[in-house]
Amino acid sequence: MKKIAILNGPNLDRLGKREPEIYGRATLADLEASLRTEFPNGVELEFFQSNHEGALIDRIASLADRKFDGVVINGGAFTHTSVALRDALLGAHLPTIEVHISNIYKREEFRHTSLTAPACIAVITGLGLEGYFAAVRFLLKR
Ligand code: CA2
Repeated sequence: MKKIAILNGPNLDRLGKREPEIYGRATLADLEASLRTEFPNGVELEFFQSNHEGALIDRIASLADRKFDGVVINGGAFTHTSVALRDALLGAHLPTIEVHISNIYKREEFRHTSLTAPACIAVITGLGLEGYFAAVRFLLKR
C-alpha cells in the first residue's frame, strides 16, 4: 500500500470560506473527501494542514521517518518565504509535487518566486483543486 501525504500551509483552512473568486467554493474537508473518493484503493492518503511553519516542517520529517512514498504540498505563502520549509523538503528526500490552486504567475510579483519548488519534482499552478488530483495520480504512477 502506497502512502501519500497532502500538506496544506497557512490559511488554507479558510478554503471555501473567503475569496471564492480566487480559490473556489470547496472547503479543505470537501477536497479531502473528493480525493478519498477518487483514490479509494491501493493508497493511504494522509492530510495535514497547519498555519505554523514549524508544524509543517515537523510533519515533513515525520513523513520521511515513516517512509512515505510521496508528498503533495501547497505551502501557501510559506512557498515564497520559507528557506526552512525548502530545507525540510530537501532533507526528506521524498518525491514531492508542489501545488497552487491559483496561477501564482498571474498574481503579484512576490508570488512568482517559489523557494520550495527546487526541492520538488514539479509544480502545478492554476488548475484549481484539480492540481491535487493530478499530483496524486502522478505520484501513484511513478
Ligand atoms: O494558489 C495557491 O494555492 C496559494 O498557495 C495560496 C496561498 C497564497 O499565499 C499563495 O501565493 C498561492 C494563500 C492561501 C490562502 O488561502 C485562502 C483560501 C481561502 C480564503 C482565504 C485564503
